[in-house]
Amino acid sequence: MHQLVLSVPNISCGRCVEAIQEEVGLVAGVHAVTVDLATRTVRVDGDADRAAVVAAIAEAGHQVA
Ligand SMILES: [Cu+2]
Repeated sequence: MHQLVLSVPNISCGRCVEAIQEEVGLVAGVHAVTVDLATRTVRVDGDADRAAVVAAIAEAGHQVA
């Protein structure tokens, strides 16, 4: 089991959190997605490809720092 922690500085509200959780949750190999609004980080547990997770976050309208 791998874990990715990505910094996403423009997360600003609960809707951002929901959008990212939804998109990243669709990525193959993702077991859990935790979006922390306070620290503006996205933690992904599972065996997902980093590039695929970054693309999903972009799909939700956000950029990984
Ligand atoms: Cu928002």
